[in-house]
Amino acid sequence: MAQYQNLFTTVQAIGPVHHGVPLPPGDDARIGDTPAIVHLFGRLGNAQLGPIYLGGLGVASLVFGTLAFNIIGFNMLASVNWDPIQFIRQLFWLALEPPAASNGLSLAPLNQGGWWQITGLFLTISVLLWWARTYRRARALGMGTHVAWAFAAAIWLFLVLGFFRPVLMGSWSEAVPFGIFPHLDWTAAFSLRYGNLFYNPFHALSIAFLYGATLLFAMHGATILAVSRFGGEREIEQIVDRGTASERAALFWRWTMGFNATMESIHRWAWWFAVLCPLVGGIGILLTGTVVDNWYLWAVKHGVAPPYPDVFPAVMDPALTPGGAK
Ligand code: 07D
Ligand code: 07D
Repeated sequence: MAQYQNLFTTVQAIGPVHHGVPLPPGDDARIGDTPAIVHLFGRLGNAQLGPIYLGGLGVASLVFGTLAFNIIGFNMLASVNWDPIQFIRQLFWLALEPPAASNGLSLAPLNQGGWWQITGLFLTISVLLWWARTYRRARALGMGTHVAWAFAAAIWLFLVLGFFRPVLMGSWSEAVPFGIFPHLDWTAAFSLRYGNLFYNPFHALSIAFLYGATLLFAMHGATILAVSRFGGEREIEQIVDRGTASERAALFWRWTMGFNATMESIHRWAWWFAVLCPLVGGIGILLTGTVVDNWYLWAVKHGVAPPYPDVFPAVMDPALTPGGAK
């Protein structure tokens, strides 16, 4: 029998379009009063487009996000002498850099990091407003706020990288530049500067949660698809009965591994793995340069990494050598 094993939904079950539940008093109206049915959207997800809730938080977030995005873009354009061709050619390499180390935490002139500071402020406002939007919309629907708290975990890492750690280090120059490859260069340089991030146990934990979240997602997605012929995606109504897709899915894992998640617990595992990835990652970054200067030497000290044999000169933190980066 032909099975569907691709990204696309081949059968689109479409009922009457629906606005969803009424909104609480004081909320804005939703936009797109007559929802549209778009076949191509239905291939990937739900075919119904709209209505969308914009609201004050949504509008404000988009305004600040657009401002940040445009300030980055115009600074990049200025850096190639306003030449649109070079802008496109070099786009992935262009950057809006934070102020120099000598500037410390003070306000910098616009062309020496000031634009970066304004952008950072606007982007942070935008991200925080969007967080409030996810919280408020969930509440308006009578839902839990799990999405908002998962998003907050990512925002924690974002703020550690661009705000908390630079403040603790006493300089905005510690923060990440805006730019596609420049932010990768920053990541590589950060690892090297602090003695190889692989020896940072929080980086290792973060990786384990990253890989773990991917594995869980693959297992869960695969399991549900594998029992969709028995209606497995209609999870809740499946749980209580024998012989259902749900029971088969559970049996599959009990047969192969002796243990199985439940329809509820699999989502808790997924949530925690995903949330812990940036959460522990942020701890690891916050410790770097503030508490630990060189993760390799830290690892040697704590017996995690072997020291070099005595035949070599003693290893010291290169950052502490004369002429080393301060
Ligand atoms: C698929 C959801 C959709 C989101 C997308 C990203 C922008 C930026 C703006 C040029 C999974 C939208 C991108 C809005 C464009 C300007 C001004 C999420 C999905 C499609 N990174 N990073 C990328 C960000 C950090 C690292 C890609 C943001 C840290 C490495 C994209 C942040 C470090 C690699 C991107 C951030 C780091 C990337 C794809 C903020 C350590 C890659 C992202 C705000 C964590 C990969 C060229 C993706 C790549 C990549 C965005 C922070 C490392 C441009 C917004 C400082 C090693 N990062 N990143 O799909 O291809 O995420 O880079 O903190 O290899 Mg990064
Ligand atoms: C960035 C959270 C912020 C994002 C937000 C989203 C918008 C726009 C727009 C949708 C991702 C804002 C969104 C503004 C939206 C649209 C259109 C989450 C972010 C709020 N590492 N490494 C990690 C691996 C090395 C380094 C984490 C692997 C080297 C640094 C992850 C390897 C060096 C940092 C991870 C590897 C190095 C990290 C990120 C392998 C470089 C971090 C987790 C196999 C030479 C970050 C503790 C995450 C961290 C981080 C993986 C290698 C450097 C697990 C697999 C040794 C500096 N690395 N890494 O969720 O937390 O990011 O470290 O080699 O800062 Mg690493």
